[in-house]
Amino acid sequence: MSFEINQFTPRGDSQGWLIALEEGRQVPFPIKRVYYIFGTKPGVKRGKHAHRKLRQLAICLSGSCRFIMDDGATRNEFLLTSNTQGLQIDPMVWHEMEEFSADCVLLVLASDIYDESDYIRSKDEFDSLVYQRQH
Ligand code: T46
Repeated sequence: MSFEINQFTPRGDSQGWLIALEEGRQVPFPIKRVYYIFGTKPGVKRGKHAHRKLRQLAICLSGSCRFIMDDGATRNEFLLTSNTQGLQIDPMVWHEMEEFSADCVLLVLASDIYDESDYIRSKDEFDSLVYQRQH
């Protein structure tokens, strides 16, 4: 699997800028939930889990943060610094977020409502599920 960054086209006019995100266009799944992360304390690492089925798109509206993505075969890091791009977080991708700037506002669009049973919060369990899928 490769990790995908979606580029958004800002609409500019005399007032400033606007980016529209539409289901089926910039967002490749039905949007059932929106949440945003802000005020993350210095040095904090968030995430540290994978989702079983949930699809998400993360957009850094202001400031910056780093995503570390691992699907069991490939590990990549993405520094999100622009509100014109969205990082897709697909199912079965272990992800961690760190280096949040003080002004970071991270918007996340999700394909389903909050469900704790969709989370895989143990790295050992994640590794063993990936192994089972590959063998
Ligand atoms: C993810 C990354 C990118 C809710 O009550 N409803 C919600 O919709 C969410 C997302 C969280 N919560 C509660 C659960 C925890 O008590 O808010 C608290 C913080 O959640 P969590 O520690 O899971 O936050 P992060 O930043 O580690 O992870 C979040 C999302 O939970 C996760 O799905 O992929 O952002």
